[in-house]
Amino acid sequence: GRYGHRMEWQSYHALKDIHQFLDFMAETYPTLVSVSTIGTSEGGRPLKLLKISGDRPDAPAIWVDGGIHAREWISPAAVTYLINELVLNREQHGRAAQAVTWYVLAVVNPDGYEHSRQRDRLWRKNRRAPGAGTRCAGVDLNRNFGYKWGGAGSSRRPCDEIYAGAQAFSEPETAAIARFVKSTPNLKAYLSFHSYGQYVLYPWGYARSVPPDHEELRRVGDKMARAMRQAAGGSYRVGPAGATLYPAAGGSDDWAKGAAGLKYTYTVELRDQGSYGFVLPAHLIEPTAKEALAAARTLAEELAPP
Ligand code: ING
Ligand code: ZN
Repeated sequence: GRYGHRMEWQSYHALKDIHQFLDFMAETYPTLVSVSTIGTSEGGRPLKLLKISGDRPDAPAIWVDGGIHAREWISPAAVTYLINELVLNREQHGRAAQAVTWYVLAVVNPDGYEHSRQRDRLWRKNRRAPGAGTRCAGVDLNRNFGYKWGGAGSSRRPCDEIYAGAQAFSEPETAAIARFVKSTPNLKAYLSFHSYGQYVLYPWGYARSVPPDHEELRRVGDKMARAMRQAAGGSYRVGPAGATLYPAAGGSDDWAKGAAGLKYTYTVELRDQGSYGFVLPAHLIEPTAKEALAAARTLAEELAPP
């Protein structure tokens, strides 16, 4: 194509297009962008992390991920849009977004994503092969993180959609995130994109309770939702995950706050509110991705105030 990659945001893309886009960004903007492989999926695919450097080596850093769940195609699409905007249209997105360092894992679950594209559109989990005594594949990566692992809203049965895995961090995809987050200084926020429902969720997910600093999480969450509506018109409800949606232990944001100690950790459920659900039409990628970018920019503004 015109740009040296096949990525655009009018359609959903194969994993190879996404990975080619990430490599292209690093090759084209080497002083700003770098790509590293933080691990390998169960099926042997690279977990490609893109870094957009802030204005100082010790700038506050934000983790962003997408595609934990295979069928939530809007999530990697929105996260790659965010990357493209923060790099190509850098000046348009404000001083704070340029000041912070971004670490972006666009496809946490590459095996599941390709399985959803090629075999089973509504596949959710990773592609962990069946163990002894079962014919069912896959672990729910958003039940596999090691904070209150195995609790409410997760299952020990491999055939269930919310199977938590044999133990916390049994899966290479979640283990790679944990290793990276624990070993990276200056990380202050964690933002995980899912679909659908249009929610800005904060801890706790494992129970219907809230952490001591819940009022600050609510305040920033409300700012995110307001910015998202201004960006493209979607209205997002804000609240603690367990009490707002349903209790679910082993989620990424609970671990990032409860175990890794990051202050601002959020799960954003992107569009829509159930009309199309996971099978969101491609013409809605762009407005939804603008909302995701607005949420991320709001976090940056919180960490790098004027
Ligand atoms: N929803 C999330 C899920 O993993 C969630 C909801 C968010 C649970 C945060 C726990 C913590 O079930 C989707 N759509 O995956
Ligand atoms: Zn999800």
